[in-house]
Amino acid sequence: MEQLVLTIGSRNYSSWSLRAWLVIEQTGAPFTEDLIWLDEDQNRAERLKRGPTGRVPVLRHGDVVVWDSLAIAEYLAELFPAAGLWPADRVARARARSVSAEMHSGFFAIREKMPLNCRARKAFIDRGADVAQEIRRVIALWNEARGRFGSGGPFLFGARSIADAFYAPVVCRFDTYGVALDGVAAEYAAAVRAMPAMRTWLEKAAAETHSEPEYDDVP
Ligand SMILES: N[C@@H](CCC(=O)N[C@@H](CS)C(=O)NCC(=O)O)C(=O)O
Repeated sequence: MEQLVLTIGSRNYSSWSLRAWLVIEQTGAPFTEDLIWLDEDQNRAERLKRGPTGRVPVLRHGDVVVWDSLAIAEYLAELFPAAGLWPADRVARARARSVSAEMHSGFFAIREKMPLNCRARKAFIDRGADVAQEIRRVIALWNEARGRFGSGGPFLFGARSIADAFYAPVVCRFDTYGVALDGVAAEYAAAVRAMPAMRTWLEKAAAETHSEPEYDDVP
C-alpha cells in the first residue's frame, strides 16, 4: 500500500483538519502527518503545493491527491471497507451521510461566530438568533440520530463513524463557548470527548504554541 500523507493545519484552530484526522485515525492504517501552520503560510504557498485550493486538509496517497474533508472521508471509506467508517445499514448510512453533508455545507453562523479554538474557555454569551437556531438544530439531529440509530454504542449511529468526526469540532466549540448541554446531547458530547483519538488531538492542541489573535479575541 502506498503511503498515506494527511496535510493538516493547527490542531487548535483547524476544524476541517480535525475531521479528516479523526477519519483516517479510525481506519487504523499508518499515515504520516504533514502539519502546515496557517499563520506562517499567509500566501498559501505551502498549501498550494499540496492541493489546488490552498486549503487543508489534503490527503496524498501515492500519486492520488484528495482535497476537502468530505472527499477524503469518502476516499478512506472506499479504501478501508472493513473499517466501518459509514454505518453498515443502508438507511443509517444515508442518514449519516446527510448529517455529515449538512455540517459540511451549513452551520455558517456557528462556524463564523464560534470558531474552533480547542484550548480556549469562554463564558457563554448570546451570539444571536442564527447561532441559537443552529445550536438547536445540532442538538435535534444528535437526539434524532441517537434515538433512531444509536442503540449499538455511544455515537450518533451507535458505532463510531464519519458523522462523529464531522460533529467532533462542534463538541469542542460548545466546550469553548460555554454552550450547556443536557440529556442525550450531553452524553453524546462526553462520548466524543472520551475517544482516545480526541484526547490525543486535544492534548496536542493545548501544547501548540502558535496563536491566532483573530480567533483568540472572539469573546
Ligand atoms: N470545504 C473544505 C474547507 C477547508 C478549509 O476551509 N480549511 C481551512 C482550515 S480549517 C483553511 O485551509 N483555511 C485557510 C484558508 O482558507 O486560507 C473541507 O471540507 O476540507
